[in-house]
Amino acid sequence: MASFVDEAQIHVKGGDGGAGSVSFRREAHVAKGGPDGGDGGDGGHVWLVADSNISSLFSFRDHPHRRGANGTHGMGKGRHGKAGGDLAVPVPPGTVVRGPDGDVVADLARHGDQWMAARGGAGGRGNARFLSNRRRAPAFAEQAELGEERWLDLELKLMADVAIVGFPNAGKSTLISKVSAAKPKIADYPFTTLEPHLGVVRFAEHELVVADIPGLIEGASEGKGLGHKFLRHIERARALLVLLDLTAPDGRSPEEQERVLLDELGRYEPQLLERPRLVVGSKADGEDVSGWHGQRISAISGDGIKELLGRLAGLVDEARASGVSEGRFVLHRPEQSGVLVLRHPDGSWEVEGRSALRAVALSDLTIPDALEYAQGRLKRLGVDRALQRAGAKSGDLVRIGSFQFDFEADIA
Ligand SMILES: Nc1nc2c(ncn2[C@@H]2O[C@H](COP(=O)(O)OP(=O)(O)OP(=O)(O)O)[C@@H](O)[C@H]2O)c(=O)[nH]1
Ligand SMILES: [Mg+2]
Repeated sequence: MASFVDEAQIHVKGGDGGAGSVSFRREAHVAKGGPDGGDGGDGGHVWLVADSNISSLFSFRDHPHRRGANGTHGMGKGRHGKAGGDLAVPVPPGTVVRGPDGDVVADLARHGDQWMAARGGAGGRGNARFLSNRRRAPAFAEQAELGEERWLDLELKLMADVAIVGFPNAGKSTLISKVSAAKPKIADYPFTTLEPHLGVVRFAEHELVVADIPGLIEGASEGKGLGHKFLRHIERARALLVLLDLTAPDGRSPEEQERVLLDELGRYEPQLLERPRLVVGSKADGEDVSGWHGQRISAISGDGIKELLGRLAGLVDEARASGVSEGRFVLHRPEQSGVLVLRHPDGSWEVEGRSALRAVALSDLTIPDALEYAQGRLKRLGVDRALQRAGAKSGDLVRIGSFQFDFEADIA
């Protein structure tokens, strides 16, 4: 069985585009016919897609690489290359994606949410596209763009309707095993449950996703016990079920347990205290149960369980209606399209930006025609203006990708 993994790194790479082709029609009585080089196909994108059939990040642990398919090259006779297919990578709903700087770049909260993790490279245009009145025989084509690639950090925050919170050994796993098909380990010692379990509880016409969270202890918010690692799974629950052990282990009264648990939740995330919650005493069938005046249940005898589920369903319905914990956001990193001019310490200049890189990605820039085309396009993109404004002077070296040229300031 796949074990629960709630942190992983993933390396995504979009497929590379195919290169445009340089080709000329062969005609019986013409030495060189018109250009007929086809375009390269686009590389496939890599998408992360929240899929409720997936419950952990386990599959990335030993195999972190995912890539889109490459586009194929264009060919003569106007034949275009094939686009590489997109790759959809399923992740569990509740997956938060962070970029290299630690910023959240996407939050795939619900089934079906998707985010483009790596853009595939655009295919290059074939020489047939560069035909113009002045350029009758373009001997160059656009090169392929490489697919984007990067490492991403994935973190899973479970999406549950109800999180069961309690001290270790309070009977959380026993309860979830009674009301759902989940089968967590149950034993008479603390920290039996080491990873969260989700169970689906069907009650009347309701369906609730309930999370059994490992036990919390005093100091959990500072990392004691299983601490932070699992508190984050409580963060997104719509409602909390606080389970107090009525058999008062270690002489800790139910009231004392409630105080400590709420204190830890509040220290971890103050908003958790505003989450709708039910506080219930467990093991009501046990010996020496202390005088607790709130609702009591026994997962073993079944006492109070139906009533509990009814109240939970009501609480969740209310929370759903008011949109509690729907703070979902799916971010899309804006595409880098503008041009950026950087000055190096040695006085040379560097131009960055996807469109500028595309403008010089031609198969043969030594061809005067190709160079003229590239320069015209850079000019239209505003690269000359940007350089001039940044203080570039005639004769300064400018680099765009692997292309270099000497800047020539316009004489105004
Ligand atoms: N008498 C009685 N015992 C119970 C009841 N519910 C659970 N227990 C017992 O309490 C012990 C702990 O139960 P678990 O369900 O493993 O407790 P837990 O809260 O999941 O514990 P951790 O996973 O360690 O946090 C087991 O021996 C259970 O049989 C109950 O309703 N009545
Ligand atoms: Mg347990």
